[in-house]
Amino acid sequence: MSLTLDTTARKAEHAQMFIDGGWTAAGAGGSFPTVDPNTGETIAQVPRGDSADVDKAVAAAKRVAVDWQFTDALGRAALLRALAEKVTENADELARLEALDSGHYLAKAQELVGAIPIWLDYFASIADKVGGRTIEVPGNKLSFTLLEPLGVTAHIIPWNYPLLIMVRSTAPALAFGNTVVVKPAEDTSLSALKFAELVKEAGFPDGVFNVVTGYGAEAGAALAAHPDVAGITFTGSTETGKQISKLAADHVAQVTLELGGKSPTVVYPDADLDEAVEVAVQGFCSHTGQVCVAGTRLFVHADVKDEFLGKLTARLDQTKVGDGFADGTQMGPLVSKKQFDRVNSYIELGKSEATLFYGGGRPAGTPEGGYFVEPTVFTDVDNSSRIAKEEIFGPVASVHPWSTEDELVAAVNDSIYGLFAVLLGKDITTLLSTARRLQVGGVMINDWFGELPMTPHGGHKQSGTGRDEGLEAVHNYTQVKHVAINLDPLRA
Ligand code: TXE
Repeated sequence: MSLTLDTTARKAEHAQMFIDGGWTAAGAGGSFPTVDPNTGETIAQVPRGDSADVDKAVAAAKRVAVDWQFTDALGRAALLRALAEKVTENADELARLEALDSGHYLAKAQELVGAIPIWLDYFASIADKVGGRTIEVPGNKLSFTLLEPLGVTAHIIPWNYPLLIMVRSTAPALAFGNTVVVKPAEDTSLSALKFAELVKEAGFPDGVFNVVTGYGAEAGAALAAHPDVAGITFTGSTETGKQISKLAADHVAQVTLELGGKSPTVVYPDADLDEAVEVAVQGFCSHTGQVCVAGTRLFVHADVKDEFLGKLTARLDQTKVGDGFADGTQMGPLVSKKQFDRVNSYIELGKSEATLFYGGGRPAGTPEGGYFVEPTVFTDVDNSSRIAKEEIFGPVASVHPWSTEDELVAAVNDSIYGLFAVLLGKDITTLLSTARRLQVGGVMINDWFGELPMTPHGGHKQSGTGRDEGLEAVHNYTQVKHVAINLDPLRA
């Protein structure tokens, strides 16, 4: 049975997994609660899928893999476009589910859901434009390559952007002829289940798209370890990414990883400081800091540091933190009690490692039981301290004054991570010089990160491998077959 949401009661019913075109409880009968992070109240029970459920989903995806591969690309594209229409028709309910389950404030959840059809349309539009090449070889021979799908692909999804991150990898996988098994994060399974309903309504054949809910160590690990899974896309922590790589190595599955970060926002002395503060705040407060590219290290030029900090304080004073369904909320809660405890323990650590400059507590007037924290800023931060090195994944930033480009580049690159950087200033030569020297997968100049389906996204170093979006995503979901023909026998 499909999922229903009661927005007033903030409850959902009949959360079941989607396997082989049908709705099912976990085979072993278990379930776990998913909660509203604004209140800590349970929204619904979610099936606790395990390796037996994963086996069923992968078997279904494998059974239909060849038929799906040979459904022509235009046919697959038409289904993705039909799905985009279904998402548009159901955008309000999807956004409310996403807001309730993940803690995005409602207006942001609506914006995110509103963008999903753009991802589906983009990958529908390139489904038939991906192909191999002809190769000049010696002799009377014709030599060419085919780009073929991998087969069954697994998609292990985090809880920070549940729907968007699921769509950004499943859309290209489906477009290029792969079948799909999704394992959503245990904290945020509901929008994936609603989406599965729309996949069925759009007319995708049974088995092409499956969702197994459950814990990472159970359903997630079983999926990554499954010998019939040919490709795994994972977004989440660097630690879990390493575990998934090891599981995948046992059956030589292709792996795409988008992992943690400790991204810099760099303020140059010629930057417009009002704009710089705006971008910096988006950088570490968007989705309460639970963003892979969050700009949590503020590298502010020493000449403008005091003025910047004054403006930053004034801007943070204006940030309205509260229930995501209340009017005017600009920052909602953290996703779970686990994240709440983790972020607060880093704030306590920060007080011993550095100077607490702003925030650090629970915002006044936020609902009891919700997982709210204030935007928090530390100064006098040593670049080797833990709060400067480790991904906190909350609205917590550290300020690092700098004077020369060499000093800046060395400090930014002194990290195991290399996901993203924001550079704010006016001198384009200086900005591009720094952009070339930073060890990161993406640089945004004079703007905050804007995720788009047509631009590649991913990290250097321990921030990941492979690229989730853009034409680069083709490599994640296809493999090369070389075909050669000796034309001599055909001559006579
Ligand atoms: O992540 P996990 P957690 C970072 C962030 C956060 C930290 C911990 O720093 O504070 O990770 O969050 C599944 N085999 N990011 O513990 O474990 C799990 O069920 C297979 C950054 O929630 O990485 C979920 O579906 N799967 C990030 C997904 O992995 C496993 C987004 C993510 O969980 C598994 C989220 C296993 N052994 C957290 N263990 C980003 N880059 O955006 C867990 N999972």
